Amino acid sequence: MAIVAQPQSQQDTVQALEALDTRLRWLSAWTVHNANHVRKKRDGMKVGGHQASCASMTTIMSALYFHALRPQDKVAVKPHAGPVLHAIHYLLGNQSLDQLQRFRGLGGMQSYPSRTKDQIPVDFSTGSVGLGVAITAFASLVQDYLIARGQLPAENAGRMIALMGDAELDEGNIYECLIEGYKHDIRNCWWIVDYNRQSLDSTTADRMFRRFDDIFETCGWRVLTLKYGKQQREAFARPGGKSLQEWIDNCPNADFAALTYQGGAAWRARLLADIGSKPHVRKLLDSFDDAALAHLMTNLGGHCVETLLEAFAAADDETPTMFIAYTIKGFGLPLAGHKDNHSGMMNPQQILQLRDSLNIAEGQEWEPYGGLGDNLAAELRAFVSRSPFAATPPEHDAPAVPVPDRLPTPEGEEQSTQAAFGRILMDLAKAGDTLGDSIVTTAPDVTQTTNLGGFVNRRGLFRRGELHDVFHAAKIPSAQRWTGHAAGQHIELGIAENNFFLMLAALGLSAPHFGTRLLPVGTVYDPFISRGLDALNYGCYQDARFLLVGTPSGLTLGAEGGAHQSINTPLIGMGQPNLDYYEPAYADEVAILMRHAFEHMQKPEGSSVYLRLNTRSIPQVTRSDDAWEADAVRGGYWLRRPSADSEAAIVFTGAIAPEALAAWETLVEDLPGLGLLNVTSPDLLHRGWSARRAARWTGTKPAPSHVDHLLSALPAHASLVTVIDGSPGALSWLGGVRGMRVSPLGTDRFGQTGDLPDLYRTYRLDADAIIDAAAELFLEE
Ligand SMILES: Cc1ncc(C[n+]2csc(CCOP(=O)(O)OP(=O)(O)O)c2C)c(N)n1
Ligand SMILES: [Mg+2]
Repeated sequence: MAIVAQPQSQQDTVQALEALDTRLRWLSAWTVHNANHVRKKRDGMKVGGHQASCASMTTIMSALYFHALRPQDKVAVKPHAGPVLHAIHYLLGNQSLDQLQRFRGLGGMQSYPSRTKDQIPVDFSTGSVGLGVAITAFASLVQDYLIARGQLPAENAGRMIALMGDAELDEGNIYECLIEGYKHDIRNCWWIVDYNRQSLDSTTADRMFRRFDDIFETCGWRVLTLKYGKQQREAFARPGGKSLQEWIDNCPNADFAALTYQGGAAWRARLLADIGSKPHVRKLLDSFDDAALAHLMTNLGGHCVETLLEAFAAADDETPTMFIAYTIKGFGLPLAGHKDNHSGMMNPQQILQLRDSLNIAEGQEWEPYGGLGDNLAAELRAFVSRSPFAATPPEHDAPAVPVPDRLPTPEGEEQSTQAAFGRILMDLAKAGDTLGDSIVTTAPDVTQTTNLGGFVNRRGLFRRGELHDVFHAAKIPSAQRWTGHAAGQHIELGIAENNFFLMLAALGLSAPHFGTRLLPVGTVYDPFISRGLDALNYGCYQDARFLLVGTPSGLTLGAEGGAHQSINTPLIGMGQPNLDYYEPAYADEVAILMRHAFEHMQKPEGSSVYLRLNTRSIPQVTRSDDAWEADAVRGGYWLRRPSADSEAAIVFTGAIAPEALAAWETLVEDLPGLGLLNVTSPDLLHRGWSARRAARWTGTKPAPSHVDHLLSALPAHASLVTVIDGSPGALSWLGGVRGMRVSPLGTDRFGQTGDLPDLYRTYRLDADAIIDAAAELFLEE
């Protein structure tokens, strides 16, 4: 083979990619083997890894990464093919041996590709199947958004590619995303299905044959099915070949898998039994020995470099394309086709046999091009370094969007936090500065009811093509004037909350992906955060940056009934890493916290931010100074500072501020110096507290935590009544900070319809409940 010959012949390219396919299969298998059988174990636990899932994809990944992929393309890799991605970067010189050897160990390469933890470039983290696929559709929408705004030259558009397992096609979020993608006319998206017809537990349903084509084509996708490899196609053209093809087409998935595992003799026996009497079949089969017959029968499209290259070349336009690449799970390994091979692993004897068959000498297992001989190794290395993907630049470091020192507080003696949020956004839309221009809003069909309408009226919907507001044109009165155009800044989504969170995640990765920082603001009814929770977690896991607004929340949705009242979202906010949860009570807090969020979302050590808001208009407080502001950002401030000898405080979060204040006013007569603490972020307070506690073990400097500081205004034997329209556990822990007694109020049962006085009384959130709890705790020793 003369791989380095310039210009390269197609045949040379194919040979090089085939050789690389073998390298990837070997290195991924050895990486898993090393972690399980070579590396010393200390805990007796299974390490794991997926040799069969990797082998299923190595041809596809070889053809893609070393030939078809361009530097501007981005790929989400099937989670359990992670070792193949690392092997690719190992061949490219981007990954160290040390990392491979520490696969699944602390600080080593991760089980599944991770943007934040892996040391190789990872475009999209994957792990929870389906999400990594769907996010590529939203990334292509983000790319279109930037192109439309002139922030990315159209000629630099990349392809957003998902390499997916076929069982991922069972995930509902795939179809939610297909529908949304169709509405937005997405383009430049490739989904390549590793169609091995095996999931974790079993072989997949034969009934689905061709159904995926229908579904995807209906949604505007081109479907390219790569069923047969070139060798098979050649055999089908020979006498008897048609019968063989028909047999393959009718063979149930499970039978095909079992025969693959059994090998050449089994194939022959079965084929002879089924179609041996058909004209020319016996002769056709006789022309292959058992090994060659096994090879022929498993020469599926996804294992044939030429077939893959032809398919990639045929999709060289912007039409979203799904490739159904037929493969064998465990191809080329003794595990091939076995239904239990998902977590199956070659035993030491089997991997040594594989090593020997590849001419790799003992001790040379990690050699990137081991067993090939010096010349071939050099040629292959040169081929790899010439692949377009090798020239991929590092991820962008987008300039920050300036955030002013203050965002103006909306005027009004009575306001809700949701109204304040909408007004502040609308003011930003009017202002016309970089901050307003960088904001992108999105909502799953709740744009109006979460108060994004004002922003959208000013900035419009994002559409690649113009979209007229028919009602407006017909002069039908409506508060919403929504025209869609390329400069629009609101991405309208259907109800599916999974899509909403994936949209936020894709927008929140715009800076590293495309070099332009966007400030995504997404609104959703607070209770329906749970509908997209895995996608929210997924976005946070890869450190995408966005502002999530859950509104309305809690019992303030009383008129909507129990199914609409969020109860445990404060705990979600506290429990979700890479997401700071705040729940302001007053409009000026909303302004301070939104400003903080826009800044925090952009800081390297920052995170996404979640604001839990509501529609309850409450009297605003007058401030005598702005000393509270910094504390509000830290998570809480004394609305009424306790006196030095006070032994009690009421602690509240969010919309029940008036009840907390009323209770305080009643109680302060009997308890002079009673404190009133407004916790703007149970999340930050808790995290600061546990970080201080952990400092001794984490080796960090034990900085005093904000909650320690706040509660040090009270003696240690003081008592607290805590109250939140949500799970009481969000605040009850405060007693543990300095050993205080606590009476926690909050909702811990499903809601029901009712007005606020009824509901607050029923769920014990009204002033009387606070006073009762206080009396019991503070006064009756
Ligand atoms: C949401 C989710 N559920 C379950 C799993 C566990 N899991 C990992 S891989 C897998 C099956 C994958 O099959 P397929 O996508 O066909 O990939 P293959 O290994 O066959 O290439 C399952 C159920 C997961 N990772 N994510
Ligand atoms: Mg599969």
